[in-house]
Amino acid sequence: MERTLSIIKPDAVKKNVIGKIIDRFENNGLRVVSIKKILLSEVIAGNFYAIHKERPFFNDLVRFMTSGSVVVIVLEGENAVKKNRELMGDTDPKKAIKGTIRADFAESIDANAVHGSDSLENAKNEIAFFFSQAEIQ
Ligand code: IDP
Ligand code: MG
Repeated sequence: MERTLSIIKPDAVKKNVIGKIIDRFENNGLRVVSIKKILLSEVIAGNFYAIHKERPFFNDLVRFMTSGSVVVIVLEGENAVKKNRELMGDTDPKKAIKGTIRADFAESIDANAVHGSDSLENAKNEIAFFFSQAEIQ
């Protein structure tokens, strides 16, 4: 059993497809351990994406992630990290395989519907970034 962090990004929240995206997780062996809808501040979004600070798209990414509410979710299941990444599809929705979340619900690389941890170690850190111990019992 693994845990991973998913974020439903502002574009998908605005499209009213929170339930449809969670359906994909639940239909593919992942379970919601904890979930909350929040508005990220610039500081929180910047810290979360600190790894991308030097990338040319960093400011746009922070602006986008703070442009509306997001839904932060802890998912659990067998191979949850890899499974979630497969369900998400390619970072660029235009390259994502049909049937993946990004292919079906996103339009562009900067507004691409979901975030997902890319390793077990990052998943642990990202879950701890957003959730207290009591929230993920
Ligand atoms: P990932 O979300 O598939 O793991 P990362 O490379 O970790 O992709 O990038 C984090 C986020 O930064 C992406 O989901 C996307 O929103 C944004 N991003 C990545 N590359 C670009 C780009 O070339 N232009 C604009 N935004 C980008
Ligand atoms: Mg990433």
